[in-house]
Amino acid sequence: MKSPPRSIKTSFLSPQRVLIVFSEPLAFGGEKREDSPFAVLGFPFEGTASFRGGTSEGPNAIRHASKYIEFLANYVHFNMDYVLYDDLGDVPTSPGMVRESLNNLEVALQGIEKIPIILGGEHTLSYSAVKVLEPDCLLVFDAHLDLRDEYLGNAWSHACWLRRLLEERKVKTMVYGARGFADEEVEFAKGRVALGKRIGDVSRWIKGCKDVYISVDVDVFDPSLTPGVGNPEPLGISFDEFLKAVAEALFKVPLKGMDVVEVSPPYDPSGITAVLATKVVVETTAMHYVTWEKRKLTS
Ligand SMILES: [Mn+2]
Repeated sequence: MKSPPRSIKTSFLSPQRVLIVFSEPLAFGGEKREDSPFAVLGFPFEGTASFRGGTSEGPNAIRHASKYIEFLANYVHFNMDYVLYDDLGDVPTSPGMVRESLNNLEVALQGIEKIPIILGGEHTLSYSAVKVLEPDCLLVFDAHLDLRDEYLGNAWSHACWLRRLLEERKVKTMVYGARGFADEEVEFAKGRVALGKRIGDVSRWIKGCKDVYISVDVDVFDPSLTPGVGNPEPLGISFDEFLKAVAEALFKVPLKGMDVVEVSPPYDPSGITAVLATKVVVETTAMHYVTWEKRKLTS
């Protein structure tokens, strides 16, 4: 249970002497913290879902969950309540207009100097994020490879974004936790994408990287942890394994940006997928903050 009420800020007395209290607009962490080094952007784009929809409701479901859960990051034992996030709101998106929506995200990211944390929405957004932020290395957590040339006739499907990206630019890439893919994807991955399967793989792969962008499709986790996804895939990773793999990256190189995608609230009746997505952000940003930002402040 979250104790300090972070959301009540504005109040006034009505002519009838009734205290009117406004809560702030829904923000990640319950409050917009302008001096945070992390900027949160929602990208509620949903236009190419291949099985079950609902991801357009993802960003606000995550924000809602984030108001009520503890922000203590267990892996590095640091309370992110001290840092919080500068939630900038949602990027305008329109269903069915993939390129236009992605373009809006690219323009938004070009104007942000903080470390962007993007809440999806479909996985397609990572194409634009990596294109604009130009990280040295890309670490993707996903049950799928998203390397199809086209899916259901759409070359901009969420099953194709990584292929579109790697066709355009060379970025050292690892997909961790993949377990549902087609032959054509494995073929394309050869020599281009490292497949992370167990603890230690990220440690070896991250060598030589200057920074890393981390993209988390919540279907990488076992469906018992994240039932609210579009394409559930059994035999997923645990949250503990996720934390260890991220630590292998962020204890060596700083975070350039991150996203958490594919949360589908209609298939998340208990809300635990949104809670886990919140914790993904809290734990990952805390690892970066404790390792790289605090050091900056003290040096
Ligand atoms: Mn996936």
